[in-house]
Amino acid sequence: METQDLEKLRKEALVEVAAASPETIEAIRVAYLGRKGSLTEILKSLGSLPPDDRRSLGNQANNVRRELEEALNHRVQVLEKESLEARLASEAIDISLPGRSVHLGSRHVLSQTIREIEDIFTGLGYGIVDTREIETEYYNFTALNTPEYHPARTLQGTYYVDAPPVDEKQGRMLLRTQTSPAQIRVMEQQKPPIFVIVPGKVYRPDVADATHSPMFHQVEGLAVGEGITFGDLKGTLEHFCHKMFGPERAVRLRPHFFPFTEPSTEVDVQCIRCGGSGCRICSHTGWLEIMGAGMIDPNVFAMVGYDPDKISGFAFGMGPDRIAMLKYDMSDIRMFFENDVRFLAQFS
Ligand code: 2U9
Repeated sequence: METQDLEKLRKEALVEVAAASPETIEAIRVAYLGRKGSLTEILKSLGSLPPDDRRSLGNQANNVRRELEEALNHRVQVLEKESLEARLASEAIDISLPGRSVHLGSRHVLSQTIREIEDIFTGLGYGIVDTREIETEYYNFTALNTPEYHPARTLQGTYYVDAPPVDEKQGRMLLRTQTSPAQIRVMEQQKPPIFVIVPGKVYRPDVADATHSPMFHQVEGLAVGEGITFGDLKGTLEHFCHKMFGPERAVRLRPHFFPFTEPSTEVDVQCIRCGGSGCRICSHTGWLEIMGAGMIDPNVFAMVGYDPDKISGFAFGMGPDRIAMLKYDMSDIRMFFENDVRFLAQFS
């Protein structure tokens, strides 16, 4: 072992360290300074040299080791710095870019419409009733003064459910065609005064087209007590129409017929689009038919055990699907139920 050999090793090692990558640096350290590394072997072999050579070569070898260790440490620091800088550059965030908008869900437009209706009636002190959609022929028809051979009871008017009847008096099981059976149940369970609305799904065997759907929605209401008059009906429904469609809209009542009310009426509101001058929406009549209503038929009171001579009341019904279609100028009821987000998102 000569001084020149150590110097050669030193130079080679420093060149290797200076060029080391994160993958090779540990191998380079082991190759020189590991237990069997070339410098370590030299240091181990010093013992067999004459004392003078041992001292001078020993000093030189130790200096080389120190220098190599420092060079390795320095190279490690440089590599760490380079890798950190590379990461920072690749993960840099451009804070001047516009943020991504967060898409929040929203209520379905029909739920929004039903809630608007509910808010108006709860503001008048009405309660909200939500009950079963599978009903019996008794509650859906008989208790509502609908004759046994009424066309609504046929297979063309009602979906019957293949389930055993509750008892003989109740007749066949069916999907409710109106929400009124809920009001019969409320009257059976509570004494007057009763002020409730019943929003919900109803079913009729219609083929789906632009204006029909085998499932649609109703909001029906009931006001029952002593001394309730047709004037109360008119005032309540006018108040509702003004809240829902605007105080400037005129409201008119036309005579009509329903099995469960007598007298009965249909309620028109001045067209919410043209204000009454006539347009496509109101078929150039200036009026929109919004709801039906009437004074509850004494036969219905008798069915629930109320005395028709003491108790009176009014009922009304409306279709929130139709109301939303008029409000948003929609021509096809099926849009509500197809769940196309491009349609639904317009109402968020
Ligand atoms: C009871 C007694 C009477 C509810 C009423 C209407 C008039 C009515 C329709 C309008 C369009 C429903 O959505 S629609 O198809 N409804 O015109 N509904 S009176 O009468 C009742 C309800 C319950 C015990």
